[in-house]
Formats: sequence, structure tokens, C-alpha cells
Amino acid sequence: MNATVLQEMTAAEAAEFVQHGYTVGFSGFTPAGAAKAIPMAIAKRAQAEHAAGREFKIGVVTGASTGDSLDGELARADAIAWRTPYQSNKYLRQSINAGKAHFFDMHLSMLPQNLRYGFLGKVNLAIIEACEVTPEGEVVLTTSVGATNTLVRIADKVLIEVNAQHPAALRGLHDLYEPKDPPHRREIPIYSCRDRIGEEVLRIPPEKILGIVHNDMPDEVGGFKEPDEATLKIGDHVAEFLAHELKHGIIPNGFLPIQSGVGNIANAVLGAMGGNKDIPPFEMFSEVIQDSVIDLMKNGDVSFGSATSLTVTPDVLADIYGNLDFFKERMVLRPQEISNHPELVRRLGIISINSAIELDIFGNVNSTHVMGKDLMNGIGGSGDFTRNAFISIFTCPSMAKGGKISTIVPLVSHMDHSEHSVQVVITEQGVADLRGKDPIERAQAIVENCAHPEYKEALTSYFRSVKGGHTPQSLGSAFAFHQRFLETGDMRG
Ligand code: 0RQ
Repeated sequence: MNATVLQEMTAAEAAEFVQHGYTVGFSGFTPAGAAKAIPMAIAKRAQAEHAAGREFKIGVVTGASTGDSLDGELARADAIAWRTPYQSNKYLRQSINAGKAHFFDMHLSMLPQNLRYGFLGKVNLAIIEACEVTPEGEVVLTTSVGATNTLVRIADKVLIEVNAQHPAALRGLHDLYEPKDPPHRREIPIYSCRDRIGEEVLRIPPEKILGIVHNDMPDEVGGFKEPDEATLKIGDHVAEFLAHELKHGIIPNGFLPIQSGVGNIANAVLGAMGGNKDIPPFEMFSEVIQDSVIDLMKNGDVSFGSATSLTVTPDVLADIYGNLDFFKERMVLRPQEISNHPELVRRLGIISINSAIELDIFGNVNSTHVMGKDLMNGIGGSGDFTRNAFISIFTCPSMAKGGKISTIVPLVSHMDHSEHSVQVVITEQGVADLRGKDPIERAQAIVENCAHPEYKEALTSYFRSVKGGHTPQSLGSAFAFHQRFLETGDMRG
């Protein structure tokens, strides 16, 4: 292989390679492993261009969400023409909801193949974070893989941030594999969470690398709120439900791998599962490994974790890096195309646990839009897992905004997961098992077991007032709860 001296440069010099109208693919899945210094420099460049009266906006593709130095800086600089597949940044959200940045909400497993198929056009530049780059172009990634392997391969050129926060000893944590495209695609040969099928490093032809920028910024992963009573109750209900399924032979002995969303509820659910004596040590086959999983690994409650990102707070990351051999034996980071692949989710029998913004009495789930209109984050990986899970579970508190909103409504104001994919609903009130139930039985189970008592009567009278039909839906009043909230600020009127 050629040993080329790679050009070192500043972030500002690297940003000069970016032109108005480019599509740029950045590393990162959540803030973990996201490029940081170069996107900040691109935002500065955009501001300077705008001040000089010139247009400067780019298409931004990453694995999922990123940190503020990427989505926040670029959104504040009004430098994002379009963005996919997921985001969770307050400034970018504002920009999208104001119609300034176009956003395509996409199942995360589909992004790499949609890029390869050419659905999103050409990728001009990939900007990625690494902990080691050899002169031969071997690149060791940091705390996520996301779509980086595909972005790097299809982009015209590559810029690399080498981040000193992450040790080169991360080599071996990643398993990089990209399927062939139809009609040549074969099965993905993963038959257990621990299987490794790819390479430890990315191999980038050195002539494709425009330069290296040294950086020392930590991942911008925020902490968790202390769980409130409702969150703890949801966690307990999930753990008890799963222990019951195991006891009754629905979940096989030895348990099945778990996928869990991110955020406070997911953290509480995993904590409750670890604390439940009837649940044996289990594996994770998920997209994100977050703080609670690390605690459970140390206790022996989680025996292995397969994901695409290690999204942990700085103290937890320091702990992992202090005991890297222990954790490298217990985890693997894969491309999101593999960590979230429907084929694998169904083959391995993953139990999926995700959160809803609202859900209706028939089991349809809205994960993405407030009052049918304003984007919150995006569907993320929740659809990849839910549609193909062994058992799919959705959790949420029964009320939001201090009770002014019932999260259980007659009809969702936006739909991400349909009644056909949603099997179990869990709020702090209890559990509605929807398997084998028709729409009327589902409505009864959800209202009885999951709705808040303050909303039970209104929800019951809604579906009882409809006569005949398979699904008791009234087109005239299906959105009465939402209308009342928009008019009075409270769904109770
Ligand atoms: O508002 O932030 O102003 O307080 O929504 O709600 O209860 O804190 O829940 O942080 O777990 O997020 C679905 C958004 C839940 C998330 C969603 C308001 C509420 C609060 C947040 P504030 P909570 P969480 C893996 C899988 C889609 C992607 C996914 C999500 C804020 O889980 O983005 O599943 N999921 N990915 O007050 C109006 C309602 C509301 C409401 C809640 N009905 N109406 N506002 N809120 N319900 C991750 C990846 O893919 C990377």
C-alpha cells in the first residue's frame, strides 16, 4: 500500500473545501463520534459568506442526530439547505419548523442504502472523526459508526478530524460491513449479538483524504434528569411485563436481546430490568448504548451490547476508557445499516422498547410531531425495530404538560407506527397488551389500563358513541381533544 504523508490543516482551512450547494456527509450518531471542529468552521464561513451577500447553504447528512457544534452551529448560521435522517437540536428544530431547512425523516437503517441507490444525489465531501489514521489510510473510528463507512466510500473526498479525546486502542471495537446492493445482496451473516463479520478499520485511499484536522473536543452528550415517579413506574411495569412473558414461556429461557430508545424513560426501563430478579442477564441489540447499559454491564446484568453508538456522559466514557479491555469484550459498534437491520431484528427476536409522543386508542403511535404539525426529533430507529420485533413495546407517561395533554387520544395527529406494528403499550398507569385484540378490544385495554383517570371517561364515551363498523372512529370528532387544546390550552377544556 502507498504510504502518503497526509496534509495537516486547521479547521478553517478544511472548511474552505466546502462549497455552497454541496452535500456533506458527517460522521456521528447522536453526539457520539460526530465531527465538531470542521462543522463549526463551516458555520463561521457561512456567516462570512452571508455577510458578503453571497448564498451559502449545504445539504447535511449524518447517521442520526449530532451535537450542538454541528447541527446547532450550522442551524444558527442558517447554513443548512436540507437535513436527513434525524435530529434533536433545538435550533435546527426551530429552523425546520420555520420552513428554513428542509428535513426528510427517514428510518435510520435505510439511509446508507438510499445514499448508495442515489436517492439523495451525490455526496461531495465526507467529514469524519477518528482516533487514529495511518499513512496507508487505515482509519479507526471513535464512539460511533452510524453511516460513516458508506459516506466515506461514496463521497468524492474526505476530511478527517483526529480527536485526542479517544485512544487509538479503540481499534477492535468496531465491526464494519456493508451489504451489496440488489440484485446481488445476500443474507447478513449475523446469527447472534456477538457475531463479527467485517473489518476493524475503514480503508480510505490516501489520495481521497484532503487533510487531517487535530481536535480535542469531547462528545457533547448531555446528562439525564433524575427519574420522576411516573418514569420509575413505567420502568417497573416494563420489567414486570417482560418477567411475566418469560415465566409463561413466551420469551424463551435465556431471554432475548433488547433494543431500547434513548432518553430518560429508556434509562429507567433498563435500570428496572437490571433490578428485576426474575430477568436473567440479557444482551442488547440496539442502536445506542447509553449510561444505564454500562452500569448493567459492570453488574453482569447485561452480558453484551451491539449498537452503532456509544452515547455516554463524559464521566462514564472516562470509566470505559479506564477499563477498555473489559468493555471491548462486551460490546461492538456496527454501521447503522446493520445495527438496525430489519432482517437481523426479526432473526434475533429483538424485544423493542421505544417512546411515543402520543398514541391512540387503537394502538397507532406518533413519535415525531406535536399537534400533527411541529417536528420534535424524527422517527430514528424506532420503526426499524418496532416493525420487525419479537415483541414491540411503546412507553410514555399518560399525560404531558402537567395534565393539559392526554398522550392517549382518539386518533393520533401524525402516524409513525401503525396498529399493525404496535403490540404492547405501557404508561405509568399500567400495561395494555394488544396482541390478538380487535380495534374495540384494543380501545378498551388502552383506555382501561393506560389512560390517565382524568381522561378515561372522555375517551370511553368517544369510542362508545360510534355505532357499527370494525373500528369505532368518528371522522367528525376524532381530533376534538387536539382542537380543544389548540383553542383553550388544555385538552380537558
Ligand atoms: O417537552 O422537552 O419541553 O419538556 O415532549 O418528552 O416525556 O421527556 O420524553 O425525552 O423520552 O422523548 C418520543 C420525543 C420522547 C423521543 C420522544 C413533550 C414533553 C417534553 C419530550 P419538553 P419526554 P423523551 C432511538 C429510538 C423518536 C425516535 C426514537 C423520540 C418532550 O423518544 O424522539 O424512538 N422518539 N428513536 O412535554 C406535546 C404530547 C407530548 C409532548 C411529550 N403528546 N404533546 N408535547 N411531549 N408528549 C433513538 C434514535 O433513533 C437515535
